[in-house]
Amino acid sequence: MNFNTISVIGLGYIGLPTAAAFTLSRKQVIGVDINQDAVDTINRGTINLIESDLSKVVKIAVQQGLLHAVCRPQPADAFLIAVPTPLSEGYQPDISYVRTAVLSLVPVLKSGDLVILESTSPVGTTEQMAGLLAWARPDLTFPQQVGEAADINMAYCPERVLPSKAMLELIKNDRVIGGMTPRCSARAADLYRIFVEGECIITDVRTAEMCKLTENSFRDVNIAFANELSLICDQQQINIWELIALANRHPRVKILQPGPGVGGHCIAVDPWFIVAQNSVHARLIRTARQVNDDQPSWVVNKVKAAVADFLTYSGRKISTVTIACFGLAFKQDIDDLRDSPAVQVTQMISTWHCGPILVVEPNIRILPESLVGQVTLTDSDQALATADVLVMLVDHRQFLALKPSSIAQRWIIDTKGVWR
Ligand code: SAJ
Repeated sequence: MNFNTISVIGLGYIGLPTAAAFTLSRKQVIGVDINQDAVDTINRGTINLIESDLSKVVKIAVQQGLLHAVCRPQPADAFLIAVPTPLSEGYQPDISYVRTAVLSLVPVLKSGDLVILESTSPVGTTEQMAGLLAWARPDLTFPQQVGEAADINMAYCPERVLPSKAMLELIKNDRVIGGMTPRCSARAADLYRIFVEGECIITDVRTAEMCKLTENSFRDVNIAFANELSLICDQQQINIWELIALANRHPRVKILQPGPGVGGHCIAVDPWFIVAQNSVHARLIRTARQVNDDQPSWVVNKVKAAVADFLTYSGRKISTVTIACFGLAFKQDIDDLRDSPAVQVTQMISTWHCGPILVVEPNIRILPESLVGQVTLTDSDQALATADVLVMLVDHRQFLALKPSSIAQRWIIDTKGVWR
C-alpha cells in the first residue's frame, strides 16, 4: 500500500527535518505539534531552529502545499512519533509525551495504517504503546494480537542525526528498522526508503530500541574515558591533547576529546534509560554518566585555582578580577544552550566570583535567563582586551580562528584544547 499522506507527530529537532525530508519526494505531510506557536511558525514557511538546509526545504514545502502543520492529528497512512522522552526524578525515563502522542492517534487511526516510534525510548515502549492502542481501539487488530494479519503495523525506528546536520544525516545515514512483525518492518522500510539513501537494516523492535540507547551510551562512556584522562593528565602535568593525539596514532586506539562535561538532550540522558532497566549490570554506563556529570565542578575548581594564583601574582582585589568565559552552547557551532555544561560552569562561576564575568557566545544575541544580571555578553576582542582569566568552554570555529598573538593572558583554563 502506498503512503500518500504521512504524518509526523512532534515538530522539533528531529520531527521537522523528517517531515521536510518526505516533502523532497513530493509526499503530502501533515506535521502535528501541541505548540500552537511552532505550528504557526511552520505554516508561515519559517523555522525556529538553526539547521542548515532545513529552512529552505520547509519554505518551499509550505509554499507548494506539501507540508501543513496542525495541533491535532488528522487521518494519514503513516504516523511517525518524534516527541521528547526526558528524564524524570531519580534518572527515570519519562515516556508521558510518547503516551500522549499515541493516544492522540486513537480518533484517526484506521485499518492499514503504520505507526512508527522514533523517540529514544526504554526497551519495551513500542510494545507497551501497541497495547495502549489495542485497548483504546478494540475494533482494530494489532501485531501483538494477530501477528502479520494485524490491521495496524507498528515499528521502532530510532533517529541518529547530529544536531546542526539533521537534513544531511537523515538522508545519508543508515537506518535501523525494528518492526513488531516482519511485515511491520517491511512496511516501515518502504516508508523510510522514500528519502533515506543509506541502508535500511531490519531487526526486531526491542533490538532497535536498545540499539539507539547503545549508540549514545557508547559515546558517553568513551567521552568519560577522555574526561577522566584529562583529570589524570592534569595531576601528572601531562598535556592531554598531545597525549591523545599520540595514543590515537595506534591503529586500534581512537580516544575522543575531553571537555567541560557532556551536554545536550541525548548523550547525557539516554544511558540512564539503560541504567534504569538494568541497575545491577549497568555499572560502567552508570559510572561514565557520573564521571561526565562531575566534569563541570572540576573545571570550576580549576578556575578558582587560576584566580587565586592571579591574585597572589598581581596583588589585586578579587572584585577587580575579570573572568571571560568563551562559549555557552552544549557543543561547537550551534546555538543550543539546553543542558549545556558551559552554561553550568558559567553559572557556578557567577555564584562565587564577585568581579566582572564576561561571556562570548557568537551564536546567540540574548543571554539565557539564568545568566541575566550575572554576566555580560560581549565579543572576543573585548573579552581578550579586558579579562584577566580566560575560560575556554566550547570549540566554536570563531574561537579556533583567534590568532595566538591576540591572547596575552597567562591564566587560561582551556577545556577544549583550542589554545593548546
Ligand atoms: N563531546 C565531548 N567530547 C567528544 C565528543 C562530544 O565532550 O569527543 C560532548 C559535546 O561537546 C556535547 C556532548 O558530548 O556536549 C554531546 O555531543 P555529541 O556530538 O557527541 O552528540 P549529540 O548529542 O549532538 O548527538 C548524539 C549523536 N549520537 C552519537 O554520536 C552516538 C547523534 O548521532 C544522535 O542522533 C543524537 O545524539 C541523538 O539525538 O540521540
